[in-house]
Amino acid sequence: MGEYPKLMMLQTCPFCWKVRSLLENLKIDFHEDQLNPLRRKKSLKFAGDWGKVPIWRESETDFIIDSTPIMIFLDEKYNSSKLYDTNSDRQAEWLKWVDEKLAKATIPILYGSLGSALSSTRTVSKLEKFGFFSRHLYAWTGFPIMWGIIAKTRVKKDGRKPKKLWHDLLDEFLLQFDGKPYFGGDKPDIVDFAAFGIVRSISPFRQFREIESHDSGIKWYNSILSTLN
Ligand SMILES: N[C@@H](CCC(=O)N[C@@H](CS)C(=O)NCC(=O)O)C(=O)O
Repeated sequence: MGEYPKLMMLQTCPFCWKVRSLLENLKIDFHEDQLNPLRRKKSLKFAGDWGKVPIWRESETDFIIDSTPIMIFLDEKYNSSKLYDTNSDRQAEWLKWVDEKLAKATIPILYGSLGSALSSTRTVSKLEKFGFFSRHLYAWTGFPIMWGIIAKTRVKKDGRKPKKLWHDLLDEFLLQFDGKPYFGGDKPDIVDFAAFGIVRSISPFRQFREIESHDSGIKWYNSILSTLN
């Protein structure tokens, strides 16, 4: 595909959803380049050793790696930096929180029990661009079980059920709003879009209902959703 700009992405990658949500809010025209997960490394060779999605490509040779720097770049280029303030320690701290706490909580909720691991793996196999055979192989081989075991260990270590973990994280986040509708105050800022993107990455999965039961969290989520294309 020779069309730019484009986002190299995976459909179920939470970090890609951060960027996609901002792109949709800013109504930026772009192409989605959805990779085959099994050919990811090969498709991303142009970017050296990074090997991860998302990557934002402005042209054949110009690209930006890493979801937060991509969001900052987009805000600067297309939005006069209205969402991100380089001098704000609060934004920097909570952007980190989104990646370190919220994004990490996606594994336990999607794969934290064998039942949820099986259902999530099947959803991933439907949403991602696998080839025909690898799609079935992915859905039915050891992956669900492997994930079920790894994530289960993590859940045990944390001590909280995934639903409780998510509700606690949303409580912690909303507390930062200081009574306002968004982290950014009366309007969403870059932190709102980053956190929103991570939550949205769960929306195609059946476990999303466990997050939807957090009333104030989902109110915030839906009000950002309504600002998108
Ligand atoms: N810090 C990166 C993390 C991106 C990331 O971990 N992406 C995953 C998919 S959700 C990936 O490509 N993983 C491949 C790897 O780590 O080798 C960001 O925010 O963009």
